[in-house]
Amino acid sequence: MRESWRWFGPNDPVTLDDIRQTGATDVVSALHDVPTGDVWTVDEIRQYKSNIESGNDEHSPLTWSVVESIPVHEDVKLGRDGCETYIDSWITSMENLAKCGVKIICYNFMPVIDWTRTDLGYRLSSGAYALRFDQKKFAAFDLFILRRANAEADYSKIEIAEAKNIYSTLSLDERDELTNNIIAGLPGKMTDSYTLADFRKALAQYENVGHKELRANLYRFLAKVLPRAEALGVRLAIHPDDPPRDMLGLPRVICTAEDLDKLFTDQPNPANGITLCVGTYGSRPDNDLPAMARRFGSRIHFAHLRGVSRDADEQRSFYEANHLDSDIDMVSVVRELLAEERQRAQASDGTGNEIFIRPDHGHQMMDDIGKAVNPGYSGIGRLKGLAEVRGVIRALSATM
Ligand code: DNO
Repeated sequence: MRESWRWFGPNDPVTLDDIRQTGATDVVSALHDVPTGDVWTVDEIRQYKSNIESGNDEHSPLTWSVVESIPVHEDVKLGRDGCETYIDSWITSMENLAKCGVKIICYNFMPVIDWTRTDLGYRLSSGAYALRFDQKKFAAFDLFILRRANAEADYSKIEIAEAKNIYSTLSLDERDELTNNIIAGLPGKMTDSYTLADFRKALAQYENVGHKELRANLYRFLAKVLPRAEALGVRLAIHPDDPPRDMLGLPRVICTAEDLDKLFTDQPNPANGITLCVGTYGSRPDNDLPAMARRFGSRIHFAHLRGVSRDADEQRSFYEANHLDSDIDMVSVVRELLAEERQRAQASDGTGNEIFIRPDHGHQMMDDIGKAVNPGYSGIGRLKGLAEVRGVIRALSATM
C-alpha cells in the first residue's frame, strides 16, 4: 500500500514539509492553474514535479505519483460538436504526464458540479468540525434559492414543505454561505465557479442529456483515451459522483456497482479503472464497500479512505465521520485492498502492484481550528485518519 497525500500546490497551508512528517511518501496533485481544456505542457509538469521532489536529497523523499485530476471539459460531457479537440488536449496532457513518470490519473465525469456539501463546519460532539451534506438544506437551495425550473417535480410534497421550513429559518448570511458552497465549489473541484444566473444556464445545457447520453459521452471519451493510456502504462481512475446520485436535475452515472459494471462492459481495457472513494460510495446504503472492493479489485487504481455516517431518518444526509468509526467497515475494505495487492504481486513480476491510498478529508481539530484550511483538507484531521488507517494496514498485513 502506498500512502499518499493530497497537496493543492504552493498555496496549500499544509506544506510539503508537513506532508513529510505524516509519513506519506507520495503526493497527489494537479496543475490547478491550467484552465480546463488546455494542455498541460511537459515543462509545466516537470517544474511542478521538481518543486515537489526538490527536498528529496536532504529529507524523506516525496514523489508526485498521482494526478487528481485532469478536468474534463464540459463540452465533452455534453457530447458537443468539436469536443474532440478537448479530448485530444486531455490525451496530450496524459502523454506529457507519462513522459514525466506520473502515471495514475484520477478524473471525474460529473456535469456542472463536482463534489458538494451543504455545511463545511459541522460541529461534532468532540468539538472538532466535519463536512456534512444535508439533503433538506440542499432541497431548500434547489427550490427556494436557485428556484430551478421544474425542481418541484423532483421532491414530494412533504420534502417541499420541509425545505420551505428550513429556508425560512436560514439567515441571509446562511443562505449566501449555502449558495456559495454549492455553486462556487469546494477545493479540488474540476468544474467552474458560477453566479446563480450562470449556474442556471449551465444546468439548462443538460436539458436533453440524460443517463443514456451522458454514459455514451463518457464511453466515447474513454474509447479514445484508453488505448493510448494502455500503451503508455497509464492507469485511469474515475472518481465517483459525490454524493452518488442525480442532483439538480443532472444525470450522474458513476454512483453504484451497477454503474461500474456498465462502465467495464463497455470499456474493458485494463487501463480503465476507478478511484475507490470509500466515503463517496458509502454515502449510499445500497453500496456495500468491502464487496465492491473485492469485486472491482483489479480495477482499483487509487483509493480514497474516509468514513461517513448517514442520518437515521434521512439516508441521503450524512456527515463525514472518523475514518474507522462510520457506517463503512473500513477494516474490511483495507483487508480487501491488501488481498488484491497480494494477487497482483503473484500474477506479475511484483512491480506496480501497490495500491495508492490517501486519507480523504479530515476533521478540523486542535490546531486546525481557526486556521485557513481547504475544507476537508486539514493537516491534523487528515493525519489522524492516515495514522489510524496505517495501524489497520500494519495489523492486517502481519496476519494475512
Ligand atoms: C474531494 C475530491 C474531489 C475529487 C474530484 C476527482 O474531496 O474527492 O474533488 O478530487 O472529483 O476528479
